[in-house]
Amino acid sequence: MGNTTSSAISKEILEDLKLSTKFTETEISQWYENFQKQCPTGRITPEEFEQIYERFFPESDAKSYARHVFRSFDTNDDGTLDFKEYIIALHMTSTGKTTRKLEWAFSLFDVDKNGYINKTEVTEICQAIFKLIPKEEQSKLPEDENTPEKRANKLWAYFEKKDNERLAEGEFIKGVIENENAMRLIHYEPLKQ
Ligand SMILES: [Ca+2]
Ligand SMILES: [Ca+2]
Repeated sequence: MGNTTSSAISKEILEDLKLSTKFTETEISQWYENFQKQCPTGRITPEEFEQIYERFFPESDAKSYARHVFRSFDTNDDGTLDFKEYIIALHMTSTGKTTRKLEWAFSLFDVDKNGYINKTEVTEICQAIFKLIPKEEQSKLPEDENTPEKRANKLWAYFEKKDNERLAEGEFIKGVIENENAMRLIHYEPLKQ
């Protein structure tokens, strides 16, 4: 830690990240420094990732949502997040274009990574999203959105699929873009007061 040779990012990763995100070299280098400080091993474990989410959602149960997000970011499936996966994830979820974000949302909902989303997966993610909503807020939700199952049914209906059918990525993105409510239901948004 703290010595210049080990904390500098490799040229190769830097070039790669500049191409795949719109972040500048300075931004990437600064994040890398922070990442190295917080995570000297260079890898984020699922447990560390859960703790990050728990800090963001102190009033709710963020565990299962964090586990799904982790899975969607761990693109090489090795059970940890390296710096590259972390930055690309950050890019997709914070500054990326809508379609990029929706591609990510698709991977979040595609729990078994088979390239399709079925209704069971939608229900599973809706359950995780519901747990992110603080109890007090849950009680103020509209009647047709106040349980994970109702939310899953409502969301699934926008795609006009039967319960035993499945959704490809393009169909998912199209359905969400065309329906404001679907866009809202695919993630947790605090209620507007
Ligand atoms: Ca990984
Ligand atoms: Ca799937």
